[in-house]
Amino acid sequence: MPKTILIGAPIDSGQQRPGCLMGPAAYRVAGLAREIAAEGHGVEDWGDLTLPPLREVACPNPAVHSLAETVAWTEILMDRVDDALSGGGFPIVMGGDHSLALGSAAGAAAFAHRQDRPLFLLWLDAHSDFHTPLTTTSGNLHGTPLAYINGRDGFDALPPFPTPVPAHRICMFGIRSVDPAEQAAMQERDIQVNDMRVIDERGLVAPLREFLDAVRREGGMLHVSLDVDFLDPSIAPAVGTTVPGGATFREAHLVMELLHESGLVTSLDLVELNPFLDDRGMTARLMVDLVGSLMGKKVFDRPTRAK
Ligand code: 5AB
Ligand code: MN
Ligand code: MN
Ligand code: MN
Repeated sequence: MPKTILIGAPIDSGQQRPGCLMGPAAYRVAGLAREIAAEGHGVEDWGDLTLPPLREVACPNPAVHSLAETVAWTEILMDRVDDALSGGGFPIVMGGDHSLALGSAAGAAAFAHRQDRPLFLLWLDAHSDFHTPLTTTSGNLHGTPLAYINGRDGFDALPPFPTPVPAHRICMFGIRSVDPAEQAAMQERDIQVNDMRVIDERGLVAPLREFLDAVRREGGMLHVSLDVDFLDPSIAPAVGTTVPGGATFREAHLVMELLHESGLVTSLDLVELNPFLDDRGMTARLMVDLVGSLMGKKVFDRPTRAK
């Protein structure tokens, strides 16, 4: 496993409830670096990014707010994630709201493009985040990154996404809140949505293994974006957009354990943690524990069997 690079992204401009910018600090307090080191991996903390100077940008949708900030964050994150990968590292972006994935995924895509490898996206979220700045009614750009990644129109203010990720290389889990405009766009593109109904019926393991097999077959890179609201609010209350019926403690750990076994993950976002809403740090701790599972932590180290 390459050295982990922690990148703090104290961003809360993608939505309207203050608090997400405390996310990176909460992950440090909850011991993210220690957890990774305990699994025998090198880890380097690059500290928190600061907002670069803003440019004037325009958007025809009057609902959209904080576009100039979002553009500036996207550009710097794209650069830093690309730098971390180019140096042979495994970047973990500590958010910050989900608008940061506009930049982190673009950085991963820029690197994948130069390596001539396809990029795959695993989206763990209650929401599909498939709005464009033209279709969002809330105006909150944390609801848009997957549309940008997929190459939808409407992102003129942002740098063009380097090699947009086609629908068959995108996999969503945990989905249980989709707006009508997102639904229509996803149906048109035939994106595979593993909503909570699919998890109830099939479980996570089969659909996740199918996706990971495709990543392996195509020699792909895999960017994972973990939104706190993927988890059920009863175990992860520190998020502005709680939706009941989310992933359980074991379902979430199982995803991370399977990802570890696959050895395919090349970059990770931890997004939407709002420490101001947390209950004695339980959500920050759970997110850190999940990263532990991704890095190889297990209760019982059974001999690995052929997959
Ligand atoms: B999150 C909603 N679709 O556009 C919108 O938390 C919610 O990054 C977006 O997944 C949620 O405002 C964005 C209603
Ligand atoms: Mn650079
Ligand atoms: Mn999200
Ligand atoms: Mn969400």
